[in-house]
Amino acid sequence: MRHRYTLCVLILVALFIGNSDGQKKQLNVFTWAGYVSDDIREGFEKEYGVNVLIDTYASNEDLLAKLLAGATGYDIIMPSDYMVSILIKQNLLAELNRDNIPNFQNISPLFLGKYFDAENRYSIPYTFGTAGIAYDSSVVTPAPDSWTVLWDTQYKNQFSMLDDQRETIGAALKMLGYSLNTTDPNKIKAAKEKLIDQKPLVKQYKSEAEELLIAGDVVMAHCWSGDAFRATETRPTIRYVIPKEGSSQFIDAVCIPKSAPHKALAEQFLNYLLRPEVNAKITAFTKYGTCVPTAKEHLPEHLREHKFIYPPAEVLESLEWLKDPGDFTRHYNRAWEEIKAK
Ligand code: N2P
Repeated sequence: MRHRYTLCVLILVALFIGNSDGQKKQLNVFTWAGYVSDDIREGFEKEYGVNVLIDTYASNEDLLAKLLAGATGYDIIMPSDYMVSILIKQNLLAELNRDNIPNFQNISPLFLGKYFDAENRYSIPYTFGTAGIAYDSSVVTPAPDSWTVLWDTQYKNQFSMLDDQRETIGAALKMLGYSLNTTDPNKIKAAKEKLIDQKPLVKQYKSEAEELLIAGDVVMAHCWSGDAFRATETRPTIRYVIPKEGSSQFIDAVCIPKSAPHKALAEQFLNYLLRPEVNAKITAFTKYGTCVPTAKEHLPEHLREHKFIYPPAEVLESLEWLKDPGDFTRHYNRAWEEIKAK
């Protein structure tokens, strides 16, 4: 009898510990810096009684390398378009069960059925944006309109480039008048040489460029539109330009790795992100565009149609999507390694 009593007490204690804070289920999110705000994270934690842990990467290739190296703890990742196609090909993504994501219907068809996941079997869109140049208009005059400003020796040590091989090689390719997705080794070589020439002028390769702009460590940065927008909030003299030679545009997606330990919870997180009021918080925080039209009702006026988010038609025409170059990727990899090693 006494034994049975002790056993009951032990079971109760175990159940209590099992439900206490330390044992809460954990959703592990691997994403870009400045992408998931505290209020989005805390809202989900509170509603679902879980902890959300956020880890960040600086480029799609960093994400891929981590997954290929066997990282298995992540429930949510946010690759860009072309990386979604690569991850699908590598068999690293879980198929989404739409029954668990009823808010999928809130997504604008404009952001669905894209080349990288034609039926959205593996991804939902998170945000969209562009790459360009952020500059402090009180220092950089006249206002730049070309990638060539990033080769101007008067800005030596005063600007940063993205720490991102496709974007940075892409900027040099565009400056030379080539496609971001070239599969011509001579064009890659020319872009590589340009970036090697530029290297003594570059203060830092950094994907979180808004930090450098806000701190005043640089007066110019090759960066993404939302990060430039965020920098203007602290430094209103910052402007953003998409160079006349053209640039990249992206959709960043939300996916669940095949190895996710908490797939059901991850789908609940996807569904939560697609609520209009939550989705509005993504744009309010990241300053990238929302893919949920009804989210706009929850956004302040100035964020609904801002030019950092919605470039004019003629600029849009100059933008290219980064695509998976397949086996040719090794040329991009090698060029990037050589640039970084110099
Ligand atoms: C967020 C940058 C994400 C954009 N800081 C890259 N696709």
